[in-house]
Amino acid sequence: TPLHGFLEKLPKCEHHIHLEGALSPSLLFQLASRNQITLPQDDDAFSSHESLLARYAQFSSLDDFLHYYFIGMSVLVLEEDFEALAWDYFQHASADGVHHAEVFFDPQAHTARGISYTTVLTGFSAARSRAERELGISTELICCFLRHLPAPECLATFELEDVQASYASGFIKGIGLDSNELGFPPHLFEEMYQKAGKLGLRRTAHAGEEGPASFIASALETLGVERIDHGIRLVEDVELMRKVVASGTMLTTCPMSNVVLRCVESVKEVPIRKFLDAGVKFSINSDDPAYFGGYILDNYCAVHEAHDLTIEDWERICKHSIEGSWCNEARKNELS
Ligand code: ES4
Ligand code: ZN
Repeated sequence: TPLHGFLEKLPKCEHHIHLEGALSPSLLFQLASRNQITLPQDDDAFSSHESLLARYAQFSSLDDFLHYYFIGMSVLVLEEDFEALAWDYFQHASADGVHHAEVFFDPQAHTARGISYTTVLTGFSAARSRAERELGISTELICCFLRHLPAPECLATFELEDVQASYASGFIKGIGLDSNELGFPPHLFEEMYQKAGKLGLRRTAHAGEEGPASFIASALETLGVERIDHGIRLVEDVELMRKVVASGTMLTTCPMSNVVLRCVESVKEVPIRKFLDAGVKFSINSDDPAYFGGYILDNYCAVHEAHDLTIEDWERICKHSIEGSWCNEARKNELS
């Protein structure tokens, strides 16, 4: 890309990255061996780094990806494993020009395996401190709930003593909703989101990735979210798009993810130009960088190649990424 140097230097904010999705095949195999975790022996994909990466290049849907995502994270056991995972991501992000990162994690995917929430949080917190200290990047944690699980189970996790303690102590900035979208509409999680709002937590949810635009409307109306993760199907409802513009809601788009999971055929089909023309705020993000073939700069470059943006377009995207961040005003000023 002719603007590669420019895109690299742009001060970026990332708002849509699942730390468990930053698990590289090399860290996966290393931790599997150290923690004596047996990977599926009936799936040839796990026979080598190369075959695993080759399988990742052939995902057929979000559901197909999630199968590998949940197996992959089964190698994370000790506090230091979670620290290594997050530190690996923060180093990549910093090298790509990220100055501020708000990262998702899936506590239920770990507590369901007998790993305590405190183990997960302590590991991630250590990596955050190190990133702030050694890389100078600011970070926030967003606690995501798995929508394919029954809503009462999500609520029970939300209300666990150590989870509530992490909200009260300011370790967690907000909550999100991820995993399989189709069949699991936002309104099922209304009670949990209402409680989160009362605790002063920021709220976002994946919507309009594989699911219809009506899920975006329902996330805004029933969950009170301030951001929408993905949201590419917003273009299917022009009236709703006007409402999103009026409210200033930011979408956290993930172009390479959308292509790899076959939500769109190519990055050209991600409605970047429509969003820019309509005044929809969005940031550009990596989602699950170790699974989708690229970190944030690769996503910026892919968008540039597909949509041929101007320097002014990029400056606007970066401005919106700062405005849509959940850091304090002082930090926003430093980022500007
Ligand atoms: C995810 Cl791409 C995507 N969509 C929904 N949930 C997820 N969890 C991790 N990556
Ligand atoms: Zn996601």
